[in-house]
Amino acid sequence: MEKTFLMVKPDGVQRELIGEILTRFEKKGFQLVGAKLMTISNELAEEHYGEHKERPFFGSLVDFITSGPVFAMVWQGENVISTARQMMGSTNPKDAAPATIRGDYGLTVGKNIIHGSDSPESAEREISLFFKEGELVEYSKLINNWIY
Ligand code: DAT
Ligand code: MG
Repeated sequence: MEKTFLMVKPDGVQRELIGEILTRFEKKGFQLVGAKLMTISNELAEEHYGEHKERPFFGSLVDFITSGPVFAMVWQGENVISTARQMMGSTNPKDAAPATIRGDYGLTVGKNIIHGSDSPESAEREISLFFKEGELVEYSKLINNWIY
């Protein structure tokens, strides 16, 4: 089953949106297979956002993502990578549709609440950056018979 890496950023944690965000993905039918509250080191932040190293906002992005605890998660389900991106909304909350997470809760691109992997390759890379194999939990849920 497809897996993706999602993370409530420091602004989302401070704004008490962890529960709200968990609920959205649970109600959609996705299954949580890993989660932890953690503080990201500078080294991990630079690795995670490596594709943006040359962008002018890279320094402030690393400062922001290391500024407080994040809630890192792995979710599983059919098409979870692209569906989670749709549920997050556009990168800049000013362009994000209502009923998306960024559309409902964000105002500025620098504080856009949530991260989500954008492809199968980045999902695999980001899951292994943030989670050891033993930290992911395989389990079956009877309710899946009513989702699939
Ligand atoms: P996404 O998080 O939607 O995958 P991204 O990978 O292009 O977006 O950028 C990573 C993060 O960097 C994004 O969530 C917020 C920040 N960011 C992107 N573009 C920015 C910009 N023009 N100015 C400031 N921060 C930006
Ligand atoms: Mg991205």
